[in-house]
Amino acid sequence: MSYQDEEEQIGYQVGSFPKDFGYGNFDHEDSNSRSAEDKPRILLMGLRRSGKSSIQKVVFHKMSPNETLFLESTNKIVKDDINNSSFVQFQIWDFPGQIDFFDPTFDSDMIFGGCGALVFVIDAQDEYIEALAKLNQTVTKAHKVNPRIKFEVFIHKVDGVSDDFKMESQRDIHSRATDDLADAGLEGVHLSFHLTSIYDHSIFEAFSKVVQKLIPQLPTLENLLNIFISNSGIEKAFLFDVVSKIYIATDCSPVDMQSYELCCDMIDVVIDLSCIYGSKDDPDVAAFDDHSSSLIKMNNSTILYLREVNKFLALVCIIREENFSRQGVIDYNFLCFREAITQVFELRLKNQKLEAAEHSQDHDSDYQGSIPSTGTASQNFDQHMSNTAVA
Ligand SMILES: Nc1nc2c(ncn2[C@@H]2O[C@H](COP(=O)(O)OP(=O)(O)OP(=O)(O)O)[C@@H](O)[C@H]2O)c(=O)[nH]1
Ligand SMILES: [Mg+2]
Repeated sequence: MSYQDEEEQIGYQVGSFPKDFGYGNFDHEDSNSRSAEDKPRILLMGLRRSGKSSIQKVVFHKMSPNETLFLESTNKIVKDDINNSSFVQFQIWDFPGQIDFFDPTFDSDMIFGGCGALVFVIDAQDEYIEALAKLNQTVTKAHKVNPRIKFEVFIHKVDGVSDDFKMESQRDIHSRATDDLADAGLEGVHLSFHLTSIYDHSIFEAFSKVVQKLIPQLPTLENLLNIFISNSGIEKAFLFDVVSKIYIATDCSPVDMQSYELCCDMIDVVIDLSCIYGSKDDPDVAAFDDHSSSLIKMNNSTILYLREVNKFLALVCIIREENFSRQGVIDYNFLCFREAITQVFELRLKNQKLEAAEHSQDHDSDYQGSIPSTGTASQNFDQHMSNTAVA
């Protein structure tokens, strides 16, 4: 089969990473430092054929959306260890649609006990009354076992519906779901809603938000990004997990979908080019390493600038062309930023080792343990930062 034939057959792809470009171990980290069971868990639940396995495959295994048409129905819990030893550490459990909470083999204490987030997927192209009943049943059961679970509702497959229908479904699902919870006496339980599709970037954006809630260092990362962009004349900056293209943090300015898509596309371009030309002579050289950086000038006087932060993370910035005249200052500030991130990362490692030691004494612990203050990282960072003093 020719190259073109293959492309045509696959059709539209959100990402074009080579399939073997995946997660490995972080250099400074012992791969056994955190066992799979200790990692926060994200559960994917919802009715049959709602799209759970497709979401997991597209976001974390670079399956092209069209290939999901051939996925078979899941008949047992599939556990997937996201083996990225960077900030993004978790397990995803993909459930069969027909799961029955009243089945005596369903161990709800074990399943919901170590769960960080529960993603409930509702097919927006289908009738959702049954899905809402299941959502209510799921939230009630899960909340009872573990009140710390974050509930995320994906109103999914919105690629096939009009904008009006999307908004109307979201409003309707939101009000019915919260009313049902109130009727069940669970007024205080918060549900977050996301409109998603595997055929565009919305699923990556929604998953970014789910994952961010599981990163205890998020406020520190956001703070570092805010300081970095305000001293460097940058419009927007995303800290990306390169493999999944979910962003684990961004500055405090609002995220617009177009900017996020642009940055995702940039990562694709850099990795593709790097795979094709970068490591031609030595296949062992990673497509993304500490020399990875890229600058793309666009025709609307905007610049996209990508820099490697560590083996798994990249910083992608959107900068106005006139603010890029002092690139040296931006680069200097970036080095300070990277140093600060390393400090946060080291603290986290230390904390994990402590937790692991405690855990071996007390099997009852869970991931929400205390995190040492990372305030010093951002304080030092602020002092060292140069200012572009953009006129
Ligand atoms: N149009 C559209 N179809 C989707 C989307 N996500 C998944 N699908 C399709 O939905 C069908 C079911 O997807 P699965 O991922 O197998 O659903 P599931 O929830 O894992 O199903 P069970 O394992 O049976 O519980 C597949 O044909 C997918 O191609 C989407 O965002 N848009
Ligand atoms: Mg499935």
